[in-house]
Amino acid sequence: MRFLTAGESHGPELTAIIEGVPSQLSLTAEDINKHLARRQKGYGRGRRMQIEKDQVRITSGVRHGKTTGAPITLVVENKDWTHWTKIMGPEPLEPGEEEEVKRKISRPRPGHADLNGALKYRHRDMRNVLERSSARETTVRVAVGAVAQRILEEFGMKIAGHVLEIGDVVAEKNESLTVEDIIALSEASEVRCTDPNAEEKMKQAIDDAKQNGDSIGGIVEVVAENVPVGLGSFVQYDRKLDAKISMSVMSINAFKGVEVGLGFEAARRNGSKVHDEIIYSEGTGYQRRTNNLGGFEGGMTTGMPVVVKGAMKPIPTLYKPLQSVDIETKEPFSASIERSDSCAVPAAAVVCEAAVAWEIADAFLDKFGSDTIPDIHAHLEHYQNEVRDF
Ligand code: EPS
Repeated sequence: MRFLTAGESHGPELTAIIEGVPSQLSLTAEDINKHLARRQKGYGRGRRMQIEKDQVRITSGVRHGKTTGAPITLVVENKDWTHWTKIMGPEPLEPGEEEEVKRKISRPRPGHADLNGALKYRHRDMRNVLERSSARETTVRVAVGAVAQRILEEFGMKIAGHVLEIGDVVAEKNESLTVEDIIALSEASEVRCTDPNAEEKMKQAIDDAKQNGDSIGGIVEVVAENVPVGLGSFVQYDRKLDAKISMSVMSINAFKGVEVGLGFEAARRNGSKVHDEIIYSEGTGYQRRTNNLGGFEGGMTTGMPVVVKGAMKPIPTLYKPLQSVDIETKEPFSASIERSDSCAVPAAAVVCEAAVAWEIADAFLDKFGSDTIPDIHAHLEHYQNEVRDF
């Protein structure tokens, strides 16, 4: 499969076109809307989320609740657009209208795409950069991920994203939680965290940051269960699924790090404390005693849960701005203040889940074919029988 997204934060709408989704997959707007609503929640969001109520329109590739195999187009309107029609409109400006176009940005925010983007595309108004680099784009990433999640569900896979850390507050890790448990606990939490004690401290940390005109980042984790063994491949660098997942996660706005399984901790341990011993039992087939490697060996899934973490830096828009330079005067100035969230880590857990879901679904279709759902079921069943007794 492949997809592209388009759209600006305060433009009329966000769009995605997905190609390669098999035919006969059941898919409704509600399947997507429920994930869009999850992304909009979370303690620490700003006022924009009160303006938007993200809802998808499916304008191609789905008929009577089933995919046809044709490209799927997803559209999410920006309700805020009505306030921005002149500022963001595509029509050339009439003489004298320049004045009406306020909110020109000439003071780049450190940590945002503003300055590099302005230099690269030679925009004197950095709004041309900000609008597309905004994390508003993650709305359609989640819509695309929701389609991937329908594929995972169809073939019995389960996936959940949740928050492990916000600032210096670390949730207690409970290794025995299943994906179902993670979903139940994190959905009930305002910070999408399974540990209620940490939740209160996280909310306090967010309040403190907000009070200080600051922002705060964190770490999210995605766990996927029932992923068949052998997705991805060791034979070529760009077919390693853990590498593809890492790329996808790193491409999420503000993400600065990715770990698979133990991640960096694996480097600090001896081999005997890292590698997962192999066991076999009749009926179940091969398994690992532990899952330190997060469901991957040799760029391929092992059949154990896929476990991926992503680190999100604090949002760069600060109400107490950092030092910057005005590109018109070259004078030092405080960076521009744009309306922003103080913490978007709970939302980022949903975005990360969408990114990982997409890569797993894509690798799954690579392995099991991609034309029709019934054919893929037959192929999967044959393969599962083969590897169980192998
Ligand atoms: C964002 C700034 C804020 C956030 C936005 C990301 O938008 P605005 O400037 O309109 O208040 O709300 O996030 C979303 C709109 C969203 O849907 O997550 C930024 O600059 O990245």
